[in-house]
Amino acid sequence: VESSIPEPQRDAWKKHSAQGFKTKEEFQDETVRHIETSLARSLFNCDELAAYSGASLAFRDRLIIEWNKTQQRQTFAGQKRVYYFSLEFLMGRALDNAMLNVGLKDVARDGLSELGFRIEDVISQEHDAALGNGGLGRLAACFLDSMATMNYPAWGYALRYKYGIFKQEIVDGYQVEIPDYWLDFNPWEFPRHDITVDIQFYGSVNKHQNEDGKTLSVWEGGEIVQAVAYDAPIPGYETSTTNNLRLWSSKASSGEFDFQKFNAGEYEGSVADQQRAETISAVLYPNDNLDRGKELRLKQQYFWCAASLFDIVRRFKKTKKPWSAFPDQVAIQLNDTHPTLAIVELQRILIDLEGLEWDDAWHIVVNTFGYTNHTVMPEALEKWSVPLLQHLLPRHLLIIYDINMKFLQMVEKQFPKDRDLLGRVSIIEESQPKMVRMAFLATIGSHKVNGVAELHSDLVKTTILKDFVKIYGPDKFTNVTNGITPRRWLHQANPRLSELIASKVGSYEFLKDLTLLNKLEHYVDDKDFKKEWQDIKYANKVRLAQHIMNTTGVKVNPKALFDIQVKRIHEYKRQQLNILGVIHRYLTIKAMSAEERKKLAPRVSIFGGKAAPGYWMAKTIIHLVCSVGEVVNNDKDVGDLLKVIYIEDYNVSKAEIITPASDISEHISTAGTEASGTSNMKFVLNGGLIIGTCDGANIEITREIGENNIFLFGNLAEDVEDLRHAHTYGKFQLDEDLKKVFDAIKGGLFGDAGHFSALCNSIVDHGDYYLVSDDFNSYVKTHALVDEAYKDQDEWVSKCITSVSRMGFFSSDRCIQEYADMIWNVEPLPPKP
Ligand code: CR1
Repeated sequence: VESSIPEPQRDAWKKHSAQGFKTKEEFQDETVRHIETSLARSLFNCDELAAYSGASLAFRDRLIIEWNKTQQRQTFAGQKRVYYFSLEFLMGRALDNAMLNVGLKDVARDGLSELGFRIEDVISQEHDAALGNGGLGRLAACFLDSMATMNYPAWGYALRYKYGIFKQEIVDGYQVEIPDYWLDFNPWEFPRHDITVDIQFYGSVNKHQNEDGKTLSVWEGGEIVQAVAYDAPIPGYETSTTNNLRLWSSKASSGEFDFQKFNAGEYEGSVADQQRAETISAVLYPNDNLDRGKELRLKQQYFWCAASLFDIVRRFKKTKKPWSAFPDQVAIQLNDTHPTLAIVELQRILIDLEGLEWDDAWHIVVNTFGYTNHTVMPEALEKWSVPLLQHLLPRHLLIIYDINMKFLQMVEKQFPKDRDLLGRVSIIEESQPKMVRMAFLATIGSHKVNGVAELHSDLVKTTILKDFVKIYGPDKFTNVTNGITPRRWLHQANPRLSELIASKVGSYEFLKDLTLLNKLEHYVDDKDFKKEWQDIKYANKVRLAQHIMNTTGVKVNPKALFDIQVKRIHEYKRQQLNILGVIHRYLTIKAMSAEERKKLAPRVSIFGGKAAPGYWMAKTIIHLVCSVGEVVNNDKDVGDLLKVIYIEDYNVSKAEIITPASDISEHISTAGTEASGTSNMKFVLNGGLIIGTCDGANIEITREIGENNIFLFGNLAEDVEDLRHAHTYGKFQLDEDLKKVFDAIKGGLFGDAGHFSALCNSIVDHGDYYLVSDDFNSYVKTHALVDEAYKDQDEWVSKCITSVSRMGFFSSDRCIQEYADMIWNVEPLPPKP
């Protein structure tokens, strides 16, 4: 590796090398210096935001020093790196995480306190980095934390959206979307104006002969947009390894700015070009589990994949290794099908630009990529229209056709004359217009395909990719059950519980080996321990109650049972089942005698989550929850027995307050629809029980913690098809209790019934696709069991402790270990002691 500083001067350089703070005094030096110089503030005008900024810059300096060392070490070692391609990284806040991971939170707390600031107030100044929709984006963020903590040489690649997921406000019971401009001041990113890539769009493909007389396809014309790199350091926990998340921002290529237009007075026109280029990385598409097929989205995908691959290929070429060594140096994981064009782009680079033969190139491509599927729901499976691809990426479409032809020839050889099979597995769907099926392309172009929980991986193999299992054999398909990072989701979100656990299991080592939680099981009957456990839960509930009071004005009793469902609003996740159950509870309470009411455990039903702006039914569900809350919360007759809360703008930092405060949380998707779910893991890890269907990771959670510790209900995935059939052919009787609930809504108990008619009809008249009516009875009965169980607090706490002690499996460290061993074939590179 070359160095730009000549040998004789290196000693001088090293003498002045940045060190980063270690002690409280040094931290204060750095923080105050940044406030006074980087921010041009002083003793007289330093508010909490300035304190946050100064402290963040001090920590960023420290991270960058380690980041530099890590990158150098990884380059020297020359071993294989992992590149995690994801259109979404839902990072949340960085400062608290950085403090904890480098082990200097106490230093910072004392240091800030002496300077006149409370660390909590400083931390809460930070704007969430919200470059994601839901589980898929948060999983990517957990994986970055685990890869750094486990010392894997790994980079994330994504887009630097100017606007992340919108901010949600609830106005008069309706969702309103506010743009999330998060880049005002972001101390965590490093612009790399020297790292740019020109990305081509449109144009045409022409044949040219090279010097050896070989005919090459050349992609010419069209327009060029420039990708500029922005880096964010990713610190591991208790290791100096600091990895990189590289985000690409789009701007007009310098050669593109039309000076002629400009000089001719068409200032607006030349600026418009500029803006059009910047549009590519302007905004995150706010859909979770839904494909909308918009041209700009396809542009985003190609722009990000092409820039990232250029970067990786450039890095590989510096090693001077032969192309055949590429898959020994590079593993690329595709987070769902959004980056599938990377497969085509690498093939294009190898055959068109580097002159490799098709088969040699394709061998390299397939061995480089792995594909993770995150959903089997038809509306979320990506398809791109052939005419659109033809227009935007003409060369790539031709390559896709060639990939398809060679694949189909192979299939035809293996299963001669099975024409139906060829039609079923073709990458091109013969529709009007023709469509490219991205999940098929990703499967064909990768050496491993995995689902994200056992049931889901089985469904992948028996439904959407069934034919591919027949063609490739079962070994290409595998499962890696999702996980979460215990650093953020226990240590950071629930410091007191983390501390209590550490005091019992002997150290904080469990944060790096979560299976050590099993030592807690010895304390299931320890009275003092249980008391402390309960106190912590109560304190967390008080904190959430305070947040609810501050944001909604509703007073909730922290002694009540907190029942929480926070996640994206989606019919398949069935928040409608939850609110219908709440209405049933309300009607039941209203009909109870005073005596009966005394026996009932008071409840707070808490909802939170965003609806995609164009998803009308999801917005109706939000409106129904808010309308029910309006009536119930103001019904003096009901009082504390029931409260219904909508927490607005659910995001990562809110989740850190909400998750530790649950008694029970809801994971109630129609069986077979939720690929994994990850908040289920977060809630159990924080000592809350869950009510759920036999879906996604709920099934494995049950297996780990024991079925006595979870409230399962509802129909099984294998019965869903028959039940839907019964609805379609009218062989269905609506449950009596559910009918009463609908009657109450239709009677106007929660305001204008017209607002809710489509929602009610989707269940009563239109086939009930998500089987709300089929599961309603079992859901209500299971909630009655929850009420009963909660009365025996001693037993309840035992269940919680037992559950936590058995959650070791759900660490994202375990996931990364599995990916590394089964899919990437990479080794960690720990820092020298
Ligand atoms: C799934 O719906 C899963 C996450 C992460 C989501 C959810 O159940 O936990 O992925 N899928 O694996 C998704 O966003 C596009 O698909």
